[in-house]
Amino acid sequence: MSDNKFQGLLAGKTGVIFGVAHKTSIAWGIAKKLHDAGMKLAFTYQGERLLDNVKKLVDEEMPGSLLIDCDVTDDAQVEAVFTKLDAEFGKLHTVVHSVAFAKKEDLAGGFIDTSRDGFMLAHNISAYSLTVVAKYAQPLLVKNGGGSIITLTYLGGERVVKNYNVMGVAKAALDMSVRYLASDLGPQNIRVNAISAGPIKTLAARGISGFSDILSYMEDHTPMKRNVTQDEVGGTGLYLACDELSSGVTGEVIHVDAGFHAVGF
Ligand code: NAD
Ligand code: IMJ
Repeated sequence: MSDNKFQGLLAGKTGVIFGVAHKTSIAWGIAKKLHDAGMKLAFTYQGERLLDNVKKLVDEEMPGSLLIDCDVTDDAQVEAVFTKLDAEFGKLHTVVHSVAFAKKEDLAGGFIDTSRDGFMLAHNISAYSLTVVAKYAQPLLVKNGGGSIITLTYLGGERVVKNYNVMGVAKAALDMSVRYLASDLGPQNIRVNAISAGPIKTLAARGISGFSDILSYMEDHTPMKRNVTQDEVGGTGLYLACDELSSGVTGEVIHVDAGFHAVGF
């Protein structure tokens, strides 16, 4: 790439990305930045249904990257990812966790109507999975002398956002997991941070009714009077992955939202 300002910044480093489903995925935006900076990457995908899509993307832009099947609700599958990475890479520097799911019916109407099942499902996939990923990543990150774990969160875990409902409660648990994990893993030079992205039209956003209205609301109400891009979130991912740039940063939630989190009425 001719205009690659960060070439070589992550040369010799390895990383694994959970959560690419499509070229619009936030995880793919981060992967592109890490790849351009020279990191060798592996991708997990959620079952055969997504393999074709992810394989096509990776073959076009990052041939040679590893692809590993992993449903994050299954401990054995998460463990197997890191066993494979140990065999293939021998060590690991960066883990990107960009995974969330709730039942569609729980992302509309009142939070008060959330079922026990829906609550557990959203928390299992969207919050607990970071902890199990961190647990199995830890030995490989330690072999590397430390590393960086990055997750994706949303403002709806700090403030009430219409229809975000159980996902907001799960994001609050995720944000707090970031702090506890940062505390557990800090002594091993492993940093754990979250990027709180503003609304971006991905697959996870497409299912939401009125998402276009949310995007245009942002254009009027963010300090920067615009939305953020996949590329901008990718840039913050690169910063958090790079020890030279963010070595003192852990337990942090960085808002990449054109400043929306900072404004009130
Ligand atoms: P996306 O649909 O591209 O990514 C979501 C990913 O979660 C998919 O790759 C999907 O396969 C994966 N996933 C769901 N259940 C899984 C399971 N059981 N096992 C393994 N993987 C599973 O959408 P996205 O918007 O890129 O979402 C990525 C992250 O960004 C999520 O945590 C989301 O909450 C967060 N986020 C999104 C926005 C936005 O507006 N798009 C804003 C802030 C934060
Ligand atoms: C999602 C729902 C309601 C409001 C929302 C969102 N706003 C934003 C999102 C304002 C920005 C997107 N977001 C931050 C997410 O984390 C989305 C997670 C998600 C999306 C779906 C859609 C399809 C489905 N289940 C989902 N689970 C989680 O069936």
